Amino acid sequence: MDYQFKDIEQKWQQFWAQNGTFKAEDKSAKPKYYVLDMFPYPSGAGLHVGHPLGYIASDIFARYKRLKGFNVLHPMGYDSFGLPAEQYAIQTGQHPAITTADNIATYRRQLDQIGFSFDWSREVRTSSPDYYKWTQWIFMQLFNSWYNKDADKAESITKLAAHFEQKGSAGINAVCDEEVLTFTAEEWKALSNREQQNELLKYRLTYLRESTVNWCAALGTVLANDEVKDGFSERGGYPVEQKKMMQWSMRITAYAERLLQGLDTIDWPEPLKEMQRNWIGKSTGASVKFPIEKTTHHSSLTTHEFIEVFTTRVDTIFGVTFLVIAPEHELVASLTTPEQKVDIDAYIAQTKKKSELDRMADAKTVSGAFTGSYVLNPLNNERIPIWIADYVLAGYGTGAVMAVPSGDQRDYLFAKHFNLPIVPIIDIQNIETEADPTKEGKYINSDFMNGLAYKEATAAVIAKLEAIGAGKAKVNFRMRDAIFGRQRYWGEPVPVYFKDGLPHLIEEKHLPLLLPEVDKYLPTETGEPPLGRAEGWSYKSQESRDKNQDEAGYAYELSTMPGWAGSSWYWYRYMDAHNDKEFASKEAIAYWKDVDLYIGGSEHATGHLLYSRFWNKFLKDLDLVIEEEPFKKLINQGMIQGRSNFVYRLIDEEGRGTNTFVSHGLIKEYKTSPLHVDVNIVENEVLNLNKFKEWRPEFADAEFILENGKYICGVEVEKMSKRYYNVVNPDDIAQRYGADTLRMYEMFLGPLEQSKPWNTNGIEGVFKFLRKFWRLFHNDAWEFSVSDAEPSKAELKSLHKIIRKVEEDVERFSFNTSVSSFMIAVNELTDLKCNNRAILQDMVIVLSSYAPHICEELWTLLGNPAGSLSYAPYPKFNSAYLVEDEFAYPISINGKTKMNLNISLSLEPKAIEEFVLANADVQRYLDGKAPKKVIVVKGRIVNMVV
Ligand code: ANZ
Repeated sequence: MDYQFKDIEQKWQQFWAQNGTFKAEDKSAKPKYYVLDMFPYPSGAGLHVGHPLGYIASDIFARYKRLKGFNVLHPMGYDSFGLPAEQYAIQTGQHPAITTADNIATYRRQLDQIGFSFDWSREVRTSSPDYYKWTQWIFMQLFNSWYNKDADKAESITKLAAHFEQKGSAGINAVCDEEVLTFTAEEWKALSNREQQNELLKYRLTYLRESTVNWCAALGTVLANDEVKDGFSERGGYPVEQKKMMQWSMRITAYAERLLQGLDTIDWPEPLKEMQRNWIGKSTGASVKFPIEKTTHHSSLTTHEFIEVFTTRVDTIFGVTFLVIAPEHELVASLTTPEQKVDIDAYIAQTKKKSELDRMADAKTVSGAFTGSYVLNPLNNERIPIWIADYVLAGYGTGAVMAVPSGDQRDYLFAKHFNLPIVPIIDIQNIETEADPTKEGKYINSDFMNGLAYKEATAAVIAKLEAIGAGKAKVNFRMRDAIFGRQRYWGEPVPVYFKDGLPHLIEEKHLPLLLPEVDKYLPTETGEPPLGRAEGWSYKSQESRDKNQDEAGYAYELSTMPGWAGSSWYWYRYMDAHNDKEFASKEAIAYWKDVDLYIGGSEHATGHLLYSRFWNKFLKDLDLVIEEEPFKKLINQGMIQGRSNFVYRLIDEEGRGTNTFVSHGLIKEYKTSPLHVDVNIVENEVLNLNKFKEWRPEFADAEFILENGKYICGVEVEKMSKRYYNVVNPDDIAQRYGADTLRMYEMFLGPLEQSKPWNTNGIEGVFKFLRKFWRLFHNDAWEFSVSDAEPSKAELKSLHKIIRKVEEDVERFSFNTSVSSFMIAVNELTDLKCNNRAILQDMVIVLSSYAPHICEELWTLLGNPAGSLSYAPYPKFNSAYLVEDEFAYPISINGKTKMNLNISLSLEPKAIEEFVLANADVQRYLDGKAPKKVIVVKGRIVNMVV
């Protein structure tokens, strides 16, 4: 039979599903291997050919590892909470759960059709209650923990409270809010429960705090920094403004150093690690306290006697000529003198309009306002004016900088603009020559630094500051605590209720806290999140539950968890997906440990991949998981770009578009304007004219100016998007050529990590290759026919070349190079007319991770016992078959090479000479004459002199 991919693929997909072929074993003597894909958000648009790229690569790898004897975990699921389903719900009233279920069904059908070896028995959906129960549970553990810097790990909050009870706040070295109280054990015990709880909230790893957030009014929610691009929401492109709100936050900053150090232990792409390093943004410097000059006006300044700055250049302290604090700095109001109030207020109003990103990006325009107050330089008592300016960010460092116009470009521009003094710090230094004081010049302006190099000078200043209690060395991180809440419906409810204005966890036995039904997916009339609409949704005490009393209960938290909650631990759920006692059992975690290979897009660099590492480290601190890092190796697959096609509309004399279209090769001769055309009605750049006429009513009577009888379209690479008509649906490809061709073709497009345009021009070639492979097993009448003869040396050589090549390629994730090698191997075997069972059987195994369906079918036809070849052993490479036993000797006559002759390498010079002279072609060159001399260099050349 000819290659009937449709029947074959359907048959095997069914077989795998019915037999649970890819079910990973929970207990196995085999070594484990965990191959994970970033699970998709099931969007309404379904998959396009770009989406499966990474899934195909990971699937090849997973299948290969099974052949290599590993117990492979290769699961799939859905990150199914999120905004699009909710936006759709707002427009149509359809419950997001329904939309989500529909979309998942589409995804599942599309994924199944590509023949992935997923263990679907472990599927997870972040929006299903038996999953989000555990997301809520992890939230509760975070709420019940604080970060002990001395132990360098998270610990139970009960332990902290016990310490307070026994020893007060002394001896606690925590990552916590800035304004924590200092107290003795007695003072602690004297606090009310409410006060105590309030204090503990400042230590919890998830906590409530008023913070400046990215508020997107159009989406009705707060967005994370990585969801905002240039002041607009990443999804939808709506404007985002800065707003102060009470928010749940995650104290990810507690893990900053570990998140940084951990990067050195994992095998991830260097650019991605660098992005995380920058995001974490570790700076080593010093904090310096500048005492505030007291005037009568400052009588209100009781607690604050100084302004603290963070600087990475404490060596420049004698060049400080003004201080700049952020417009939001808490001291602004009290520092502003009555004369300066108008200026300051106007400036603050102006800053409110700018987002943080604008503020950082806008380095050129100088703006600021003087508060009217002064600080003193702690080392020389110079008076230093205090300004506010928006280039200083409230959330970074201490929100205050010591400005050194002779050392820093921004400070320099500021000083020039406002006519502030510029004091040099080193002898040759001039900001305009950009002399670098760390390398050049000598310090001036300070007796104790003169003659010192940068490092020593820095240490000397810090020592001086420490001695007078005015400063100390400090490490600062750019990373902030992560906001953990959205004012939206379709997310995990936060398992918290409020009593006396303080947050309390619900009892663990009441998990999951189910998402309640609401009448509309919109904020309430009073501006509360949609959950505020849920009727009777409040926490009832156990007592009233027991007695079935109709108590009003306590109000639940109304925001839901952000999109990254469910994806921050999902790889553990796959290890034990149906456990209703734990998020995963200890045994399952002990066996599977971590993800060996993780494949996904680089767009998650500072979101998902950072949050996941954070939660993992936290779970590790609680001894709930084993590994410090969750994803040992990570690969970012490139993007598949669209390949857009264009037609060219003829423009008439009056400049109007006509209904005539000019073929691409002729457009120089006419006046035309380009128009995107649906790539699905173009083949090899040739436009299908009939389909074009049907495509849109206005083209029904289109006319064409053709070249060689064809309409050739223009081509451009663009993002794959509906609006460019360049979206290719994998369903269409699978229908037309089959999944095996689709899989191989996606790999054939180029290196996995590279972005590349989708281009169907070569797909026929891949399809023909598979047919040619099929052909090897069949005779001219398309009957299955293989021989049991001994394989020839040439056949063995072809086979062993590909065994080794695929092994090498797959191990280094170079999937595209194997595809071309498969083609070479099949061509060689075709030339050799190979139909040898032993050869073909091994070929089937080697090819099966790329093209599993055709290989399963051939495996069965070869007479193997019923079942799948998925667990057959990968053939052993034998280098002996690759040893060349012949050599193509150049035959030269009087120094000129005339021809090459294949001669066995085992022949000795005498025998070689005889063999050469016996050759008819050689005799012709010699014209029947006997050569005067024959020189044979074994393995190199045969030279004759006539
Ligand atoms: C004096 C100085 C002199 C500085 C000099 C630089 C060069 P990193 O941590 O590497 O980004 N800075 C501190 N807090 C800031 C804030 N909230 N907003 C804006 N800028 C802030 O850089 C830290 C440096 O950035 C600090 O060192 C401070 O300026 C500024 F020749 O202090 B420097």
